[in-house]
Amino acid sequence: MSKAEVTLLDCWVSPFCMRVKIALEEKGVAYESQAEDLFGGKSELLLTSNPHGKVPVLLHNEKPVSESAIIVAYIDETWTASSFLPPCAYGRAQARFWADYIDKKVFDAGKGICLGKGEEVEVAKKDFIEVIKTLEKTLGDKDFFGGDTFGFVDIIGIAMTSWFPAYEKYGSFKLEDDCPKFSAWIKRSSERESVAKVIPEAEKVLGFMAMFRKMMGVEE
Ligand code: GS8
Repeated sequence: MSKAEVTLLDCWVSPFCMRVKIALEEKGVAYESQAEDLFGGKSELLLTSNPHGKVPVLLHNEKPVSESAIIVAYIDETWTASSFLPPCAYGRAQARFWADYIDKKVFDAGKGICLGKGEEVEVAKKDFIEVIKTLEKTLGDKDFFGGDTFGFVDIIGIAMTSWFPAYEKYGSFKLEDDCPKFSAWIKRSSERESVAKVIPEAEKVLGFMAMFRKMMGVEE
């Protein structure tokens, strides 16, 4: 087992892992990334740390924390120089609601676009654009979901956008046409040092998705 104070059981292409890395970067926490081979064979450490057997797992002084949104909240509560969440209970409840909305909606719709067949892709694409329109409405004219500063919902959301180039490619659409304000938020957030450091190049994600589609039998 790694003896670093903070270790992340990681996978470079997982948006859930990216969230955790962005949160750690935002707090200036040094960590060691331990890559997991999700297709070849997971480590014993992953299997014993998370009953779901999924990355990310954060090991803090060897104690595991699982589920990306829970990990981001844990990081926020552990390294407290600044906070990802607003001070009032209502603001925190709202942030948690929208983070949960992103979790329940964005990934599944995106998966339908990349892995669906025929009409399924059109249905998933329509669903995806509706979900993003809903998020755009709650963003409104603010710079970030919580207002002027990059916070909890931004961290949860921006990591998911790392797969958007693949959704646009396989769904044959440009998100900016339907959701200009949300697209501007992606651009604004992507310029942050923490995000720029963590989010992989679009080409690399597209390469992964092409491989994954073959693996899942979507294309030859
Ligand atoms: C999702 C993690 C997840 O799906 C979270 O942490 O927020 N709700 C969880 N991890 C995937 C990689 S990204 O698609 C994973 O570890 N899959 C391996 C498996 O399911 O066996």
